[in-house]
Amino acid sequence: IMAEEAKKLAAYAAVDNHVQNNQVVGVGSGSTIVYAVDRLAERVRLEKLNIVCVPTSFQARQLVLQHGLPLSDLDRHPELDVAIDGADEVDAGLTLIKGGGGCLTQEKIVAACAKQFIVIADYRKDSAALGEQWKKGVPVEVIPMAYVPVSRRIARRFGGEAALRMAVSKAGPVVTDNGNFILDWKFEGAQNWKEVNMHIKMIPGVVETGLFVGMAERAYFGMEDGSVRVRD
Ligand code: DER
Repeated sequence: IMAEEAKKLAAYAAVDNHVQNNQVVGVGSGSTIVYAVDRLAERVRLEKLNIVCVPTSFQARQLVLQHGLPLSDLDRHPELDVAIDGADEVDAGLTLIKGGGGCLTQEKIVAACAKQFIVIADYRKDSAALGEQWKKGVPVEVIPMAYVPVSRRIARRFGGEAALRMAVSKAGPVVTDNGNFILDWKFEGAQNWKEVNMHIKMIPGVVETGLFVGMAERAYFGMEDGSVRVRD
């Protein structure tokens, strides 16, 4: 089956297995989550589910509003029952690269506020080690005035290179929902992701990294043969 169908399989499995009545649900960003929101709306209608949704981006907020789902936020619900989100790549230890869609910071905040963080992805994201399939590097959200020194320091300390993400439908760099820039760090070779995440996060000017280490409870992968693979 095609990747889009595989995304839908993973999304439906996650929503059906992890969302119950009277829950606060974190809604991720990207293309896979669209299927999850479709299923959430369908279940609300069919089962009269009472849930509220906390979005992780302007995109997620629009999805929630367009589906008529109850919108909430971390002011009202600082603790969520479950957060569901996509990933750019998932390794054997459930370490994720996220941020391909530029929404990593609010995604990581919401994921951290949830009792359970569930990842949904198609088979192209299912790797043994990070970098096997995802070749665009680790996104790092940075304060605009600091992107050059931060980029240089990452390259100097960890190798590879960290390039400023340029926009396609707008002149100049991508500006995140938080008003920041993104560096895509094209790393070389295997890393100790827990260490690398901590060190990059400590660099003055870094807002957040797209490395989600030890956060995901479970990942659902829609597979090419139409099955769903679960990784805990
Ligand atoms: O940008 C993001 O963090 C997205 O969640 C990304 O990791 C997954 O996007 P996709 O579902 O479109 O592949």
